[in-house]
Amino acid sequence: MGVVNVTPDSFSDGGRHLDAAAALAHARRLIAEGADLLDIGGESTRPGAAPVAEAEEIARVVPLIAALRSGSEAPISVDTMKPAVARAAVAAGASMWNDVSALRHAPDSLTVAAELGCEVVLMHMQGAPATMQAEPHYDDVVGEVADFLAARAEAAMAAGVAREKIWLDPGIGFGKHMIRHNLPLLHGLEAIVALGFPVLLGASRKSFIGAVDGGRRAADQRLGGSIAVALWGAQAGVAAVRVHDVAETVQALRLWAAIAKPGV
Ligand code: HH2
Repeated sequence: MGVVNVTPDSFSDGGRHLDAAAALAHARRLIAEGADLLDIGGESTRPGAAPVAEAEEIARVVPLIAALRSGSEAPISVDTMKPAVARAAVAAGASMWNDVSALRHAPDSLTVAAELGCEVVLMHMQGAPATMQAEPHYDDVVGEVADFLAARAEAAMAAGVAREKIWLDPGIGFGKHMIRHNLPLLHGLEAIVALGFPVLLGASRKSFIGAVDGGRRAADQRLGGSIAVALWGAQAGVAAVRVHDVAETVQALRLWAAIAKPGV
């Protein structure tokens, strides 16, 4: 899954693709580099990011989705917590709603997801984006994230979302201490995969990579670590990795797959 942020303030690529033509060119490049699907976002979820009004978020993502839809078959996901944005995105041709709030942000999130009939990514987050990194706490991070995701999948199905439309995501970096929570969660990733839904893993360029690497690397210098986590995820059985650097990650995954399944 290639990331296309149409935002001025995303943590690693904010402002680069805010212009419609630049966003479209970037998205097409990610498809050419081997992305199987694209995740289009119009609101940053980084800690302290400014909230974006619904109309503004729609104005950022919908024209891009419509333009992409007319020129390619690649499935499109919309990264939003707002049901109205998901609705507009699906009308424009998106087939997946990636919701970092796991359909908890709005009272009608669950019912709108069921009504849209699209695929849905339910991501774990402790707290809300603005304050989530203040003091995250877990007694058992793997168990608590797995229990939360299982409960959200149940809630989605109870609201009418089909089981085969549901994806789960452990939410690396969302209300998690860089080292004490993200690393054990990745270590125990197979417990999330064992829940029986396709798992999406998003670790690309995140701060914990810099922290493990001695805290020296800026977001755009975390490619090696991002690939390491993507391969770890593949080994654990995740169905997709959400990344900024598509060409390099695709090459790494192809090599991993060729070694993991020789002769296939
Ligand atoms: N991470 C980010 C945003 N959306 N969605 C899912 N399902 N999983 C993730 O790990 C995830 C996500 C953060 O990355 P990015 O989009 O690059 O930054 P920002 O939120 O600042 O736009």
